[in-house]
Amino acid sequence: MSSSGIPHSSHWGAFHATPDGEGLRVTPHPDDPAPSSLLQNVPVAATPTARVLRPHVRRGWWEDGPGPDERRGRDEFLAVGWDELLDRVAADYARVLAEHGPRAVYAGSYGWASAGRFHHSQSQLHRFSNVLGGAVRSTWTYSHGVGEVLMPRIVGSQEPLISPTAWSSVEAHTDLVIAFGGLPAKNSEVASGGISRHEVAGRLRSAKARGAEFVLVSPLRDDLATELDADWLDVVPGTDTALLLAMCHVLLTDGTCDADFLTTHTAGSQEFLHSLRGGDDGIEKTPEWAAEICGIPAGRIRDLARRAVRGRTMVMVSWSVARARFGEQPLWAAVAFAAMIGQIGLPGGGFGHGYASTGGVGKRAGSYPLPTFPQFADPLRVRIPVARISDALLHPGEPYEVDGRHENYPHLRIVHWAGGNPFHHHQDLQRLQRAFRAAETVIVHDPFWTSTARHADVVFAATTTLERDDIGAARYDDRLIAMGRVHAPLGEARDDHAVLADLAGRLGVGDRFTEGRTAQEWVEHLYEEWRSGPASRAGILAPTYAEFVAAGEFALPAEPGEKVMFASFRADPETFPLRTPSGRIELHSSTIAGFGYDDCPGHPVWLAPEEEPDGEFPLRLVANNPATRLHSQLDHGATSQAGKVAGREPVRMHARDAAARGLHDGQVVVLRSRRGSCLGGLVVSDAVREGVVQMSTGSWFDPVAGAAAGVTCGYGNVNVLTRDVGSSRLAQACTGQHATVQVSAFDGVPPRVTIFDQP
Ligand code: PGD
Repeated sequence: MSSSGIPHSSHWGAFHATPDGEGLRVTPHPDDPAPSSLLQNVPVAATPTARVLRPHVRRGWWEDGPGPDERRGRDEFLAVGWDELLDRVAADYARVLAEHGPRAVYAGSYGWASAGRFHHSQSQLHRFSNVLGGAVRSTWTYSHGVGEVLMPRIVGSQEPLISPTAWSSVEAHTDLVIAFGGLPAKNSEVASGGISRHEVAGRLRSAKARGAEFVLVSPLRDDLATELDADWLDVVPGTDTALLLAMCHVLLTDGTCDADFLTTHTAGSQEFLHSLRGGDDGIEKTPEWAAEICGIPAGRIRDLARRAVRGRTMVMVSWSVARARFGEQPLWAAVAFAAMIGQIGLPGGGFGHGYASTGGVGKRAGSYPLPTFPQFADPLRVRIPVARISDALLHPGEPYEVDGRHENYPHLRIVHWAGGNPFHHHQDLQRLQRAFRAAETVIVHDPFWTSTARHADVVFAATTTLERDDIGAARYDDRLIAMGRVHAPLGEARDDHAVLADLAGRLGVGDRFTEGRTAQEWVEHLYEEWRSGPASRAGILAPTYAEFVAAGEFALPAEPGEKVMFASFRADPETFPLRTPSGRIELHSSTIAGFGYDDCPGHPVWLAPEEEPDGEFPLRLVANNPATRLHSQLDHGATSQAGKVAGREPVRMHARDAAARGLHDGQVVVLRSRRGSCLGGLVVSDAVREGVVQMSTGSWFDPVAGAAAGVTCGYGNVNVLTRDVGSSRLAQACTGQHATVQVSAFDGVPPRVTIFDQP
């Protein structure tokens, strides 16, 4: 340990940890210009609070055996020994594989897990299932599932959401940033795999100092930093498509759209422009038409479209804007608007999807290889769209459509999850409870008694990153961190690798899984293999593992040049076509049109969400990602707890909406939707559009406190309110951002939150 502590890393930043008396002191990496406040959630992980300290099993499963069970999520847990539990789990795996084959096992195991290239839960679980003959997995993400499917169809790759034009290019060249969904600092603090320097806020500040202007399109004013002095268009949630189509209409009728660019670089512009004129439905997509839908006055829509063609404009759409019903449409409409401006492929111009949705997007091109844990190939190759997990468990064998394909859900009997928390991240949690009860065996590895662990049959006590050595590295970051073990595992917790190695051994594939290495030997092996192989070939002169550990980190060389997305395509579309059927940006896609989906036709259209506010549920809910923790991780940590209001997840509401309901700041309220209800702590705020309430994800689902209060969740998990439906038949992606709700006062004494207690 150096004088500053043990080097370590997390998805929200690199840091040093120092065991300090009873606790743990966490200090940010010295080179981080804007460290995340989430670091102060870390010390709680080193305490027994909410930790799974021993392996546990649900009594009903242990005594009565596997099978669908209504007691799952309500039953008692028994602490048992590792060996006896692993024996029983191995026997059940063997039964299911022998009787039903690998198509009966779900090891999709979606989730952010933790930083570190070796002890990454999903990588470990996927390698385990691959050596066993495969398992059903998930495809795409909750973060940007719409973009993952739509972008390859219309621009030939996922580049706009993974590595768009670099921030440095925006900083130097953009005159106008139009940010649909904003550029919230809270999201840019986080980057999968870890980030050692948080740069987004500084880049934005320096663009502003150069003279760049910002327009924020969001129902929430704080989706963009106040210091950027943005014009705020407080759009009605879920209506950005109407706004964008009207902006396209303005360029068309003004004659300011770049007709040459449309001819040389796009396909299907005629169909799209025809639809703007009302060719599809007889409705001209004028600003007056859009104003009625999106709540932004027609004059402001017209002004914004005209500003966009005056200088260099970057159209940014956050991942969250697409995380909604018909989420394909705002994204596709934004691409169409940027194409009409004609600056795609120029420095600081065009569009990007997900700037500041994590700190990594636009940071580095990620061209260097990283140490990587090999997972083997998946022999089964059966995937379900990640957010269709409840559908799959509740409707085995039934057909569904996705991205032009007709598929059938497999019959899943074992659900095996490591490094994710579906009882935080999935929509309509009461439906997810019914889905989990339909499985025969649910196995969860987690360091904490999350609600997912409480809905399992088998709970494997996992270590946290603080309890193991690893290599911290991420595609977006510019250094490797020698993550050091900070303290011994609490209780009987074991690394996911060790548990899966023991299970693999019992199933006869132990040697293939471990290749004879311990976890520590693997970490060193991954590093050395990278150093002498891919790193060396890429011209990176990395130190030996021992030197790396002694130094605590290794800085990767700077990547050459400033990335401008689609620059070569712009310069010469014949030589560098996009990987679309036309080789061009598809404003109308014959392929998508050919699927015949009324929920995602062949070009961007306005589709009104099916669930509109009404007398019973008059408010629009924005269920966004939280500012005080990463998703649900370390919700019991200091930063997360400091953000609670009356001990619940904050719910923000405009003063006029609060007054209309007789509600006041700081009181406990009940939110209800057609799916369920939860408590929250009210914050009256003019940063929220009237008619909208905002509540973040990630408070742990507490049905016990909920039962005491006569609601579904007594603590404030917003996903009891959201709707479990795909974006469309194209992407079938998560739609958790929006719902309609009512909010009222909670009468009586709020129940004690029980979710951090030992079960
Ligand atoms: P996390 O809370 O990060 O949420 O959902 P995700 O499931 O990723 O869960 C990670 C889990 O991994 C935690 O329980 C943590 O304790 C565990 N873990 C950490 N380290 C280890 C380890 O080493 N071993 C093991 N076994 N476990 C470990 C996030 C998902 O939520 C995402 S990405 C998005 S973008 C979605 N966003 C929304 C949204 O905008 N709106 C709604 N309504 N819902 C959403 N859900 C989605």
